[in-house]
Amino acid sequence: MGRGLLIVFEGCDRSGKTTQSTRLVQALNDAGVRARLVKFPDRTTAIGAMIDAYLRQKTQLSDQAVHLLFSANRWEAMAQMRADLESGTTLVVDRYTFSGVAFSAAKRMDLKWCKAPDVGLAAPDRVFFLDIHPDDAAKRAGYGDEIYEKREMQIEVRVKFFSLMDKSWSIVDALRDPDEIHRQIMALTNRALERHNADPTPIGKLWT
Ligand code: T5A
Ligand code: NA
Repeated sequence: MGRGLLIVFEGCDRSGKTTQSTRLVQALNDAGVRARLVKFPDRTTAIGAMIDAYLRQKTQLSDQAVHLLFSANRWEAMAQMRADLESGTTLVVDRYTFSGVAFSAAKRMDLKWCKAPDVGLAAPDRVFFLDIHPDDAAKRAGYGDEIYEKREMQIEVRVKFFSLMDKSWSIVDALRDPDEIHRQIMALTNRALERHNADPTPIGKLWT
């Protein structure tokens, strides 16, 4: 049995990442593909609790400190993620290093500094970027409660995401009906699985 794929969802706040990543895992499992959902930040760990308090504006942290906590929150999950991938489970990840870099860089932090703590994390096989203009995202439920859910910030984050893209990314129009988005993502995922099965590659490493 070959390794699983690392599939990442990225996008601005309220773009539909949790909705679509959850649906993808369900659809893969229904089709007999072993898959598990991973979410960052993982607010259930001790590090995640610190991040959660910061995002909900219950505590203050320096930009550098919170950036490193987001990275540490990925590193604390990495051993299990690698073990799952190696044993054939596909991981569907709701936000990853690209959110880490894009949000911090949008605060005018140095890009190279922002990438450094994530060097060596498992590299994704595919990234689905759910693209929505922040003005459209702001109309969706729950928007505006957390620290980064502000128009200027989200517009800058979107620009940073675009600067991080390479050929492993697909830009998905996130303003459409959720079923339509899901069908597109399912087709792209099936193609990635077929390609990997035909020509398996080892897990890559970020940001090298
Ligand atoms: N962050 C994160 C960093 O700064 N550094 C990091 O390293 C990381 C990992 C919290 C914040 O942390 C920052 C980025 C964020 O600002 P989070 O916990 O992922 O990150 O944030 P959440 O609030 O959980 O998620 P988002 O706000 O990003 O929303 P999603 O997951 O993109 O959207 P979703 O699926 O929850 O949908 C939002 C609403 O829209 C509806 C849904 O029903 C829901 O009500 N919806 C649609 N409506 C119409 N059409 C569609 N196609 C729709 N799809 C969903
Ligand atoms: Na989410």
